[in-house]
Amino acid sequence: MAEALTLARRGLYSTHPNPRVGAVVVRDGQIVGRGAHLRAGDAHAEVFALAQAGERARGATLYVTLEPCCHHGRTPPCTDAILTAGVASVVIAIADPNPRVRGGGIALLQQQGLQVELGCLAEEATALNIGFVRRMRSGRPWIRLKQAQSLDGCVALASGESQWLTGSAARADVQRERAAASAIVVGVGTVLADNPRLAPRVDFPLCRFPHKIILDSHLRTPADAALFDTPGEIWIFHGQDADPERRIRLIQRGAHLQGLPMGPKGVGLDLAALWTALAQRECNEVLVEAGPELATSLLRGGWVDEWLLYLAPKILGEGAQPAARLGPYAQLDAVPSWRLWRAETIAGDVKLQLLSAEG
Ligand code: AOF
Ligand code: ZN
Repeated sequence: MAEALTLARRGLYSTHPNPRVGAVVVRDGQIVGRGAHLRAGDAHAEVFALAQAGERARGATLYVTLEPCCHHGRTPPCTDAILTAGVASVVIAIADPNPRVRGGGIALLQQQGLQVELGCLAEEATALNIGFVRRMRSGRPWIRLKQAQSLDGCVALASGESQWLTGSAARADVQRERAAASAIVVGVGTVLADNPRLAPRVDFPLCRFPHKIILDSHLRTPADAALFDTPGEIWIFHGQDADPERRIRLIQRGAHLQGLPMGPKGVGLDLAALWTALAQRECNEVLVEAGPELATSLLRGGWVDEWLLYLAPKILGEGAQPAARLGPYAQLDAVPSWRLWRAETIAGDVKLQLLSAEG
């Protein structure tokens, strides 16, 4: 299963909106077939692994990181391929949360007399498809808030200067995080301040680029922003009072526009409606590259599933801009806590992945 997970990771940057899935066929203690799902519309992992195994699949064990599908989607059901190949037993990491499958694949294989085991390396398999699982179960994406911070929790000097807080290796890691996401979300403030391209720059070819999402209540996105000239769909979400001429200009630049209701107390856009809209566009993981204002809304609203922090060993000092404005809290036990999920050093910086305590 560990080998199947390694194969599944090959699809990290390409399977959107599908899950990343790997499969291995084992016969007499030897791996005789390997497969990975790499792109929506392409064959599923099991099909590749079984094809490689050929006749050796008869009586063999199939290890697969996601329950085999039993539905006709873009491709035929994997359960058919497994039965035709004559596999004797199937070891599965996690059940497929897709309502069109959800246990149906396992039940079908068992009915046909195959031995089925579920739960091997389930935690790792879930982590690899955390956004797909979230979208299928809850109808909203996995929301990952990314920020680069100083040791005193600040993102910019009083002057607004923030480039570059972290070193080049940490920034290269952000590019990989961008590439793995279904969509990158920014507020219009970031577009106006930094003019980001929002397309991942990685040193390997990408066959798909994440959607570029801008939260822009009053349509202030300039029609000559750099993000119009990079690959990836552009979606601009705006409030109901959007100026029709600006709408037209941005649509002419290739952006898709969608109105959303305003959030509580009329501040910002309604984030609940935003997540629903992104899930409808089949976004699994979204990377929110938030300035202090958007980060504050996200954190106050309890929307952050994962806080991805790049910590630079620097103190930005007096007057610097805090990453978010939270509190005040009367006592320590009223302060929301985060669970440290992963931590690593990247050159001179630290990458932290924190999970919301409720999640
Ligand atoms: C598997 N093996 O490798 C994958 C599965 O549109 P389709 O035909 O590609 O089907 C996509 C759905 O199939 C996806 O939402 C998920 O439920 C399942 N993905 N299943 O047996 C695979 N990628
Ligand atoms: Zn399948």
